[in-house]
Amino acid sequence: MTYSERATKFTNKVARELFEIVERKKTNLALALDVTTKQEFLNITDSVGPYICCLKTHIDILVDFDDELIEQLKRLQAKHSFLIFEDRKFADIGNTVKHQYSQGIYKISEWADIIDAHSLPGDGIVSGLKEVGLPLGRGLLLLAEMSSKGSLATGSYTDATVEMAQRHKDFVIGFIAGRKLLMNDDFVTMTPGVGLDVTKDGLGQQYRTPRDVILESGSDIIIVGRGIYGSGKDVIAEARRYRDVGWNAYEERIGK
Ligand code: S5P
Repeated sequence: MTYSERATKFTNKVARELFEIVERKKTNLALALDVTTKQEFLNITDSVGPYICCLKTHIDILVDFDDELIEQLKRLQAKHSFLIFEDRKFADIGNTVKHQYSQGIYKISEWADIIDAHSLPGDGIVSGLKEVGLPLGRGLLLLAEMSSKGSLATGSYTDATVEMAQRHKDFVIGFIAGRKLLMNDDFVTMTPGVGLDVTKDGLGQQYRTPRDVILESGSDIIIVGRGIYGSGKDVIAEARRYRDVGWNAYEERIGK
């Protein structure tokens, strides 16, 4: 199915919006922007904005975070049209994650369209996040697999995560995983650990190509970080390159 066909099937508003953006901008690229200053963060977002469907953030690594940053980020979101995914990887009991999601310095629920969580604590984590996120029209991704070497999120853990998602279809929009996990098209699959030039970093990250991820493994969205903004890179040229390779792999998959 095409992204636009998929978009019409989602009941969750965020999942629908994501695939509408993908189709409109012809990009299945999400940028993982792990930089530590506001200036770099905003400059790169503005440069790469036209080529991405989603901006994945780790808001707590910014050394100079303030509320103004969120306003600036929202302006760039309106300018370029992308969803914001705060990669918070919640991992606690429902009551705790509810506060982590909505309170504290970052007030993630106020600006992040998408968040993610580990399934490790059981269904309560989804219920807690849902209490906050569902009324705001947000969506949750569950970490069913991880890209890092030696990840324990495999086999029965992955299967149980898929089952958990199916019990919370109103709020869980999909998975962080290396491949499409279900034959049906009810969930979004986003895959990190994507790179064209290197196969690993020095800390356990493992990279696969966009073609492998989208064409061979049936994922929907490639998440690329240092492959785009890594040292000495021309971020615009790299973003275009990943967008093109990711989109070509999709067109090949649907037989275009
Ligand atoms: O399994 C995972 C899940 C995630 S969300 N492996 C990952 O690498 N990530 C995130 O994707 C990670 O936190 C980082 O922000 C991004 C990968 O960045 P890169 O620079 O290695 O492309």
